[in-house]
Amino acid sequence: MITLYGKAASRASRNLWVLEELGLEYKHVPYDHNKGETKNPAYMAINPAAKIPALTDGDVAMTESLGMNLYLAQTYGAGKLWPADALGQAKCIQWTLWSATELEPPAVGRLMQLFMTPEDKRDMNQVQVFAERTKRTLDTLNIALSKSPFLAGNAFTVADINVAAVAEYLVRTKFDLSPWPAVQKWLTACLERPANQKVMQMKVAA
Ligand SMILES: N[C@@H](CCC(=O)N[C@@H](CS)C(=O)NCC(=O)O)C(=O)O
Repeated sequence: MITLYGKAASRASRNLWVLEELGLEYKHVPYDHNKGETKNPAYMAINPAAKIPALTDGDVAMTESLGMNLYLAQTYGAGKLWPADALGQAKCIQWTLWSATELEPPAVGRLMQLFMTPEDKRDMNQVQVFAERTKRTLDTLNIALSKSPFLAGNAFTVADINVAAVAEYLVRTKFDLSPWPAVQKWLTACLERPANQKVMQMKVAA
């Protein structure tokens, strides 16, 4: 049995999206790091960093939300979220790394400043720096999506989830995506998928 740790309104939403997309059976333990729920020894044996999300699957323990999605797609998503060919698989890894290293730092940095920093402590110069970095990543993404309907080729895969789940921060913070039409079209279609819509409901309900 797969167990996913982490409340829906956290990076665990990325994993819920994959679990729902694949129709897998799983147990959800909605730990909240802000309530100290990740500091218990049993959980820290799974994730010594005491962060969410984490996942167990029998003897397997995984951390890092985007890596967890690669595990789920590779293990349970053959022909669905995990491509059959080596190039498609490499593309899934490429875009996952890109998401973690290029897109997430400025997108999360901006979100933290705008949504989690009190107005009197907010650094609008930082917000601008993050916005400029984000624009460069969107240029890259727009070029890729102008050549191919999905990031790993002609089919929706875990690559799309691992990038779209991070790009969703831009939607949430009302970043104007209209200068990147291919990104806007692709992102809207990804976020509208029933599996993601279900996760959005879980976030609201939590
Ligand atoms: N790179 C990690 C980041 C995990 C992370 O920072 N999670 C946040 C919640 S979304 C957390 O647990 N923060 C608590 C802390 O930083 O101590 C991942 O993608 O899983």
